[in-house]
Parts: sequence; structure tokens; C-alpha cells
Amino acid sequence: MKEQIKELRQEALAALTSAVDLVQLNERKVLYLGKKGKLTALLRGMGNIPAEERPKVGRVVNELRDELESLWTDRENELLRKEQEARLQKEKIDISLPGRQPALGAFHPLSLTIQEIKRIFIGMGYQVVEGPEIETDYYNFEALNIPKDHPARDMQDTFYITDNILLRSQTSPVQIRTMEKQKPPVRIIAPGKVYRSDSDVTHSPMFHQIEGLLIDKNITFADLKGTIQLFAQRIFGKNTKTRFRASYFPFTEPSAEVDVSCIMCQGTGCRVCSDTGWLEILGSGMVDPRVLEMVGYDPEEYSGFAFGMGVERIAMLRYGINDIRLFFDNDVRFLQQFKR
Ligand code: 2U9
Repeated sequence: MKEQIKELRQEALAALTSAVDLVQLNERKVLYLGKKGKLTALLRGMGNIPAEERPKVGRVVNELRDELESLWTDRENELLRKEQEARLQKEKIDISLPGRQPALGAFHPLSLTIQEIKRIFIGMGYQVVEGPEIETDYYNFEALNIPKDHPARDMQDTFYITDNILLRSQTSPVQIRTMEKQKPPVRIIAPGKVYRSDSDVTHSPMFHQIEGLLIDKNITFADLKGTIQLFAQRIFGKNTKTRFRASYFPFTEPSAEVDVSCIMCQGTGCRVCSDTGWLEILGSGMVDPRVLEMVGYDPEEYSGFAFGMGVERIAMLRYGINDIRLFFDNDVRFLQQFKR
């Protein structure tokens, strides 16, 4: 029996020292010290030895169990420490490595232009208002004094959803809705998307407009001229000149188209301004009394001016872009040039 115990001890110690990791160590612990392990089997075999020797043998086996359990715990701790060390070594971070540059986006040139125009008019006391892109015939045409036979009303020019519902062709319905809700004075700009059935290098079926409206007592054409002159200088530079040419719109009377001195050649004549020295940038005029009447404003008491501009046109002039479709292709090589 003594021999057997000695052999088992040697065997267990060899198994303990040769275990390479915690999993193997635990497997071997079960094999020797588990309920159905080799040590328990040895105790069971005590039936064969003389009764007077049993307590002694039992004590020796229990001492061996204590010894092995303690050695197993030591080895467990040792392997645990080694595995931790190996993991720490593997997960070490080299804080001296240079950081990775995050990819930065940029504002779209149209967003930049809208932001700039808003900033200028907010600085003059205007409020920014927005409204629906799907409109009724009344708000898009009727309330703006646009007659039934006007070309804009043609299916060829406007996107109709039904006979009465359409994609707005201008942001003017926003001003009508605002005037219906509030009394004068009104001082607003309406930026947003508009839709017209038109497509070439300078026209897109969806484009952006910013329209302005100011209504108060004693507003004259001189107020319109001063406002537009200041706007032109702020967006194109201090030396920018303006020129008002008589025109016609159903919703303004009198009406004028506004040119600025060419921002490329300062008015001396170049390819961009077709040698005229001038660039058309917006339409404007005094709000037609019939438009005021339709929203319930008294044209005898109040007057005002309105203007409208295409954002794409302004952005093309500012950045020297010659094809409107570049705004909507979303080619990153184009967009990245507007990083600030
Ligand atoms: C109300 C009354 C009047 C807005 C105006 C223009 C002149 C104009 C064009 C510029 C280029 C449209 O994008 S474009 O093709 N706009 O010429 N817009 S006056 O007049 C209004 C608006 C609302 C209640």
C-alpha cells in the first residue's frame, strides 16, 4: 500500500509540473483529487489491508491529499500570473505612435451660400421663415396675382401632383402664409427648395431660392435700392456696384431686375459677363397692391418691397462654377474643395 501511495504521489507531482496551462492543470486536478479521482480510488482499495493499519494509511492518504491540494493551488496561481503577464504584454499600447487623422467633412457650397445670405439679412433685422414644398395652386399662383394664362402655370413649367396640388415653383407661398398669420410690420426671408421643369448647364429641376419681403408704413423703392445695394456689397465685396433695370413680375409693381458689377473683371468686361461688365443676380419690386389686398393688408396704409434670387446662381458666381449639375453630382473631389 505504501508503495502505491508513493507511486501515486510521484505520478501526481509529474502531472502537476508538466501542465502547460490552467485548463490542463484543472483537468489533471480532477483526475487525481476529484470525487472519482485516483486518490479516492486508492482509499476505496483500503478494504484489502489489515484493520489495524487502516487509520495510519488513511492519515497518510489524507496528508497526501492536503499536500497535493496546496501544491495545486500554488501552481494555479503561478500559471494565472503567467497568463496575465502574457496578456498584458500582448495588449500593450504604443502611446508614442502618431494618431490617425479623422476624415473631416465639409459644408456643401450651397449650404455655405445660404448661411452667408441668411447671416447678412439677419444682420439687417430679418427673420428666417420656412414652409411646405408641396403647395396648392392658390398659394403658389393665385395669391401672387399670377394669371390663369401665365406660362409658369403651364404643365411644361410646373410639376403638378393633381390639378390643384403642385411642387412650389418659388418660395413666395411662404411669405403669403406668413402675412396671413401676422400683421405688419413684416421683415422676412424665405430660403428653400423650389421645382421647375427645366434642365441644362444653368437650370436644374430642383434648385434653391431665397426670397425677401418687407412690409411697413411708408416703404418706398428707395428702401429696396438701399437694401439690395448693402446686400450686394456684403456678399460680393465693398466695391460692388448695382444697377436696376425695369422689368415685369405679376406680384410686384414696379418691378426691376438687379445687376451687379462683374465680380470677375470689376466691370471692365470679360467672358463671365459676356463683355457687358454686369451680372444679373436677382429680381425685385414693390409688392403689388392686389397681393396685399388678398392677405387682408390695406394697400393705402401699408407698402413694401420683395426680392428673389437663385442660390445656385449666386454660388456659381462666388466660386467660379460653370455647370449647375456639379452641385448635385456629389463628387467628393468637388465637395472637398469647400473645406474651411
Ligand atoms: C410676395 C410678393 C412678392 C418675390 C420676387 C422675384 C422678383 C424674382 C426670381 C429670381 C431668380 C426667381 O430664382 S429665380 O428664377 N425672382 O425675380 N421674386 S420679386 O416677390 C414676391 C414674393 C412674395 C408675397
